[in-house]
Amino acid sequence: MTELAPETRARVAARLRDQRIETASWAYGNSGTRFKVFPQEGVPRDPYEKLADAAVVHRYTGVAPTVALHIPWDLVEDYADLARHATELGVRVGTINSNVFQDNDYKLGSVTNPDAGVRRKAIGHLLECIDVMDRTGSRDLKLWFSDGTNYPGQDDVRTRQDRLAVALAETYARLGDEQRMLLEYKLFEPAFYMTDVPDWGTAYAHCIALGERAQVVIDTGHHAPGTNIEFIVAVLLRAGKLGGFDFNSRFYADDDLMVGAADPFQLFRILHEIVLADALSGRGIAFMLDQCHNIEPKIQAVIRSVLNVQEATAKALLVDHAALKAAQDDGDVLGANEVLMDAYHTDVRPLLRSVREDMGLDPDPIGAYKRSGYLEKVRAERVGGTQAGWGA
Ligand code: RM4
Ligand code: MN
Repeated sequence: MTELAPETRARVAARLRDQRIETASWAYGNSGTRFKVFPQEGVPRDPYEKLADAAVVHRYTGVAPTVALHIPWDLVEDYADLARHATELGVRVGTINSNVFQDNDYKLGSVTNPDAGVRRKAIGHLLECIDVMDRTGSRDLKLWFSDGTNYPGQDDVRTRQDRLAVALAETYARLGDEQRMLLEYKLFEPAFYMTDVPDWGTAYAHCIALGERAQVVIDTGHHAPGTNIEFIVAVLLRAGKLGGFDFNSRFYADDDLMVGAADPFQLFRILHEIVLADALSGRGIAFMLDQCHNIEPKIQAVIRSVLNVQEATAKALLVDHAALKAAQDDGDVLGANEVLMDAYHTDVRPLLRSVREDMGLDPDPIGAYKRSGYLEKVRAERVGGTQAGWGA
């Protein structure tokens, strides 16, 4: 790497030290496709053990102090006790994810179901999730709806939007002053013809109607192939409506692979928009991982994912904004593009190693984790019981 000017290094290092990335409890449990779930030895058997694994990721990366929960996958008797357990481990409970997609009642939808009783049950669950937030000190409620239809004519599109708006309004009204609602969209699946919140525009329209504590969350795997996600980032940032990300990567559909694995350049372009808007920290944007590690070792994969986000962030921070603006103002198409590509092609790994040393961490988080013997330890300890996975 060409030597960085000391002031550039100091500026970039400070931002990297401040960055926060939230990991997801379900990434530590067993997961798979609809064809097969391959269990792994040492997988957590309850939310307490998931938090222990998440704490290990934070121990070696220093930038992942919060863990998203999924209700009811992370159902416990006493959420305050779970939050205390997290604190003892050096982490905190992060975003609460609602789940209104795994009950037989939701075959025709949850909050958009034609049956008012089912809609009431679904809204009840969303309100319960806010109770969990109150007990755990979580700031954000993340809503993702599998709702939609499989066949043209199956249900009325506008009526379903009306039902959705009613459910969101009731949930929004229950939020505390410091709490937010993050509305996630997804193009398709499990509904195949029409999804009730298929894109950022629909999510944005509902959030606008609700108020300022309703914001859009971008799951990077939830778009049509070729979608310019960084454009969506820029537009939502400009509108003050970007609440967070569910990072992951995809080759085909919602693959939930490690962020930065399929397309590190896309991740860089997204983070470039974030850095340009000075929204890396202090703007409340939640940078979360929403991934499943079906065949790879889970904790190591989460660490790798955190490092991938850090590397893309470091590159984005290295973009020379003055040179970029000058080239743009001159109409210098290739010059402007080169400024961006120069940053993207920089090997930022030495910089990140030294940032970690500054933070008192091992410069090589994956090596340090492997040498710690943690996986061997939990493999030996976590025998018996039922491993955590989908469908709790
Ligand atoms: C959904 C969506 C949600 C996540 C679940 C597991 O597709 O991405 O964010 O909580 O999957
Ligand atoms: Mn998601």
